Amino acid sequence: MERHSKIYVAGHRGMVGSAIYRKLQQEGYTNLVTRTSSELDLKDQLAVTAFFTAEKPEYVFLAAAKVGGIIANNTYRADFLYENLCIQNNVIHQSYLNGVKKLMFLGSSCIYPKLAPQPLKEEYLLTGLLEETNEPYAIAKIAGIKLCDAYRAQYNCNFISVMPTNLYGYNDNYHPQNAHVLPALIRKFHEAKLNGSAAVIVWGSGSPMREFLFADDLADACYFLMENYNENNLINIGTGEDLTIKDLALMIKKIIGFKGELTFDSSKPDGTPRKLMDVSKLHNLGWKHKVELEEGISLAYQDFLNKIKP
Ligand code: GFB
Repeated sequence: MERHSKIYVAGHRGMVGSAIYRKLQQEGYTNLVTRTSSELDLKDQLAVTAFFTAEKPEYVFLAAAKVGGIIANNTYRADFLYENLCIQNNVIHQSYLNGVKKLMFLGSSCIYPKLAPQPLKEEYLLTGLLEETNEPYAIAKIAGIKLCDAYRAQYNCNFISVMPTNLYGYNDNYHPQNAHVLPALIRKFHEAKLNGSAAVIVWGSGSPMREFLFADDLADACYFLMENYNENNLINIGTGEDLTIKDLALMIKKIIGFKGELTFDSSKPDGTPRKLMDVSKLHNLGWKHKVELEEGISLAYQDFLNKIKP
């Protein structure tokens, strides 16, 4: 990419898209194109066609998606499948028709089989049954990976697919029901501390393990891969380290300074027991994460506090 290249960041207001947008600005790119979801509904094929025909971006970061935690995925199953298929089909196909030089499709670690060996290697894709709670979202993301590879095979498009692990950071979603675990626990511990609650409810058993990557680290990896990765097949992005949900809760409890107890709500699903990414392919290319979990949680908590200040 040249500093004056026209770069479209789809989903620029979300946690991932805004981190990528910030990274491109920091690197001195001056011709960035964005549209809010009210300006451009990416589920609308005609609207996306008109946008690409008019704008003709040279590079595309496809960070727009319908996303959420385990309860959101399991509740809005049709929406997660239908809306993500619409978004990625429209953006990827119009990128092909309008001669986009390179597109990056962002997936998720939930695409791997529920009980795949750990850590998850890219070649484990489609080798087993998916985790039930997020199967619709995972199927949509797998379709996006295969669509990018199919356009490379048939039309020689340089469309790459990257698979981030669980993410957190600035501009996260803190909705009590629909958020991912890390932001949800930040909100719960913060409110419990303010209210003087005796305990914070943690969903599930606390024994599943998760890996967490700070969103600005992800954006740095996406920029690195947009400059250095030009192959079919997906590539994992993560830290290569994970911890139990219980230990995550205890870490957040300590950072926020909540003095009460944890209670575990076994009526809520645990989801995948573990989904640690094998990041050797990425490390071998020369990229490694910088922000460790404890520091990242403190940064995310400060962002949360800044956003809720009246
Ligand atoms: O982040 P999370 O919602 O999604 O939940 P996944 C991870 C684990 O945290 C589950 C536990 O075992 C939850 O039971 N958990 C504990 C909580 N307390 C809470 C809480 O207050 N809120 C939430 N949300 N979880 C998602 C996929 O799976 O991972 C998405 O559903 C996406 O599609 C995302 O792939 C990266 O990590 O289980």
